[in-house]
Amino acid sequence: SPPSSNEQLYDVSVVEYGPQFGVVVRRKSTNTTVFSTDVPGMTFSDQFLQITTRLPSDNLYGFGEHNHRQFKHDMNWRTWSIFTRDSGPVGPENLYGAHPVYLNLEDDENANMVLLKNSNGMDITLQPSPNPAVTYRVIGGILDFYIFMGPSPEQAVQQYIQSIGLPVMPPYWSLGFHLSRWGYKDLEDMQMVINRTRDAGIPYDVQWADIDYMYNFMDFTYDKSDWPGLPDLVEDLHRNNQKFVVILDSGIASNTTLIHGAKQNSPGFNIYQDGIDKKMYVKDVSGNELIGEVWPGQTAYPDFTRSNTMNWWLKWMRYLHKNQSIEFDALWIDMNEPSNFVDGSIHSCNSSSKLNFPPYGAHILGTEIDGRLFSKTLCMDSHQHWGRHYDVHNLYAHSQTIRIHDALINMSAPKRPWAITRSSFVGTGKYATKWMGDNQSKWPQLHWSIISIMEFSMFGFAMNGADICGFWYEADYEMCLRWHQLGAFYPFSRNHNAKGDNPVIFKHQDPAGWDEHFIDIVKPVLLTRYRLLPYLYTLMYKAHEEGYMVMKALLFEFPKDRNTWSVDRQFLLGPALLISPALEQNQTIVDAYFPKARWYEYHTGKEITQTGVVHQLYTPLDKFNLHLRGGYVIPWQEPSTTTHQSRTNFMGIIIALDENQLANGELFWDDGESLETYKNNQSSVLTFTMVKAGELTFDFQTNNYRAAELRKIQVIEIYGLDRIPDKVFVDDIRVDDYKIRQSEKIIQIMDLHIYFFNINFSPWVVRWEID
Ligand SMILES: *[C@@H]1O[C@H](CO)[C@@H](O)[C@H](O)[C@H]1NC(C)=O
Ligand SMILES: *[C@@H]1O[C@H](CO)[C@@H](O)[C@H](O)[C@H]1NC(C)=O
Ligand SMILES: *[C@@H]1O[C@H](CO)[C@@H](O)[C@H](O)[C@H]1NC(C)=O
Ligand SMILES: *[C@@H]1O[C@H](CO)[C@@H](O)[C@H](O)[C@H]1NC(C)=O
Ligand SMILES: *[C@@H]1O[C@H](CO)[C@@H](O)[C@H](O)[C@H]1NC(C)=O
Ligand SMILES: *[C@@H]1O[C@H](CO)[C@@H](O)[C@H](O)[C@H]1NC(C)=O
Ligand SMILES: CC(=O)N[C@H]1CO[C@H](CO)[C@@H](O)[C@@H]1O
Repeated sequence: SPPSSNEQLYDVSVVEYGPQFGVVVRRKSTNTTVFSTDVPGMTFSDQFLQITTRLPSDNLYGFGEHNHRQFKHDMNWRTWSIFTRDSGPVGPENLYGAHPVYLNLEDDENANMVLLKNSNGMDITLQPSPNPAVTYRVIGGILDFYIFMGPSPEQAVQQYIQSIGLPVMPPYWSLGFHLSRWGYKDLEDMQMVINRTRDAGIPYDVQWADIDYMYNFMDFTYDKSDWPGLPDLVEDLHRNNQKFVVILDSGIASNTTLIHGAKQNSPGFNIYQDGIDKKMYVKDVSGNELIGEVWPGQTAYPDFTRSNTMNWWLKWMRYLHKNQSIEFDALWIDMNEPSNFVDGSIHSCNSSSKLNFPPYGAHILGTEIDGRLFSKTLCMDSHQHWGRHYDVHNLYAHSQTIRIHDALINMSAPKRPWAITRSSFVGTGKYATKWMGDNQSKWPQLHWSIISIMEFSMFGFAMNGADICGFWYEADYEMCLRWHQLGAFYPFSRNHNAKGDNPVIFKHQDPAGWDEHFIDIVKPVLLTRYRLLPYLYTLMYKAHEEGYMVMKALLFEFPKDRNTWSVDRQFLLGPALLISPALEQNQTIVDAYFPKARWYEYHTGKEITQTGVVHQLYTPLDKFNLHLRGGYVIPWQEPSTTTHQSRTNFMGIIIALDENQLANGELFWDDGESLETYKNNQSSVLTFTMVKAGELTFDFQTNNYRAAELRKIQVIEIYGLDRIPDKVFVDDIRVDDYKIRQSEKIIQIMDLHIYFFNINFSPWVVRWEID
């Protein structure tokens, strides 16, 4: 855990030079200057603020949201803009979210994280060694810096996350596999995909509906001609212990002809007028509802900075859920940059306003062309409760996720809310999950997805993921296969596809839609995900309670090893799982770096003999690389095709021994769906501890979860023993020899009955002896 505030790690001094001054922050232990504005050129005016800060080293990570092509920044005078935007390109432009924060690794492996807490648009320019620096050019607000001193990289991130808001705890089912697409022709088409995925026995928990299901793309409606049986489909999913997620866009349709039609289709539908009556919308300069265009044509934009939008949105969520009988389990919140198909509004924007045409437009897409900051979004001089859109633009999705999170709690309590957003700001991870937006079905995106997800982990999103097989364009067989082998280890694992360019509909890319060979390869990797969900869920709890990252770069676990500092084609899930995916077409060899530790191949228990070097892993199409780190106990559960079913199966643990023959771990467990089970004393944390070789103790940190049926640990697998132990004891009772066997390099102790979540639980001790 991070140091307490009285162990101050830094000192601050102010230096004056001429009419200017600089703030210098030094790390006391090493006397490293971690932050210094002791550089000329500071400008502080209304719509242009400029400041340069010197960096102790050029090992820089973060800033978002962009399509970064390397995790460790290229410092060579690169400029990145930050301004939330619905941007579909694959270039360097500003994308959906705004995260003006970086992590810097000092040359001695200490680390600091620096946030510029400012919601205005900005440019970040990176300056290379020998004088590494960051120049901020911000178009409004103030210069409010927060510095997190670590000293380790993981601690710096953890301090950051603890201060912006701990990540929301997802429901257990959301860690299952998801299927989605835009462009299901109709209900039958979606049902066909559901059926074939079930028939193929592919692990699959959640079906999503993109805008296809809506009546003329209007929020809170569904199309009763092409999707008449949607309520039944949802019921069928629920009967099969599966879940259903619907999309909602930000814009509310204002076209009276469409509204009239929607009222015929969906009796009682009246959200637009209800919003006018309640003054819910963003207002233009003259005080009228600002009208832009989204999928249904003309739309008004809810002003979610008003807290009473929560009740209004809740009312219409209930309308869809109850009156229209679409019993969705979670919400997908899209187009919330906010996105607009016309620039500014249907009347464009006031051209004499310096907000719409700022003197310095940063390199924000739109201003580069003709100085318009409102390109593809709202007029900057429009009004919101928190301020002018110019100042709060980057907070649109953030304010929205707060309201929707609260509304979902209100609608579904005692179940926990789950919402997924495209746009985000500093702290949005407290309210919603993030997906990476509209990527492409192209090979380079596999690599880029790892970078984005590792960045968003640093930004406080424990659960995030990119669309498996890519969104735009048609997926290729081999790419889609490799992407499932990668995406099975994203914290959020969803295959999602775009519609295509009319009249060409992209073909389906769900795993069961390819062929038997494809299914045979994808099924085991998804079953592996499902098997490891108790470990992944425990990581989510560690993120939610303490601010640890779930999917992260190797440098966070091995900061002393400089070779890890630029690794971005492999990643870790928590401290113990290393994923080294194939990311290129025709690739059969993956170059994988193994930092110094004991590492075991997941399937065979085979140990990587030499570490601190790159290994060439043979990875034919049907193989994926997953390694376990010695020193950790990893809980697992016998998998089924839904998390609901899996949760009724027995559990096991893997003991991956370190060089001292020791390992430790924990398991967080609860009902998987109630709100704040940890705070409400409805969860258990089981600990696995080894203080000496050959002896593992199961105990509890807390033991408040009362399962309907007793849960047991039935199998213990030990990685890193040379041979089968001669004797094994569970609580001093000898385990019969026939229950102990060796499979490849894994020692398995079978048929155990170690019960837990039992009110009378007392610690169990498992011992093994090798004569
Ligand atoms: C720390 O560094 C500063 C600037 O380089 C230097 O002036 C100071 O003497 C150093 N302090 C110590 C304790 O080394
Ligand atoms: C899906 O499966 C159900 C149950 O087997 C069947 O009744 C239905 O016709 C199938 N639908 C489609 C579109 O394949
Ligand atoms: C309103 O919707 C109708 C029906 O789709 C369309 O014909 C009309 O052009 C729309 N009106 C405006 C102002 O966009
Ligand atoms: C839900 O909202 C209603 C209406 O505002 C309010 O009366 C109720 O207390 C809320 N319930 C919860 C659990 O927040
Ligand atoms: C992969 O192999 C196919 C078929 O041999 C070939 O057409 C393609 O160019 C290769 N791609 C790469 C990236 O080597
Ligand atoms: C949970 O248990 C702790 C310790 O027994 C107690 O202090 C706390 O009030 C309990 N919280 C709730 C919500 O019951
Ligand atoms: C076009 C686009 O927005 N692509 C995104 C797809 O996903 C990658 C990886 O998650 C992002 O970095 C891209 O920006």
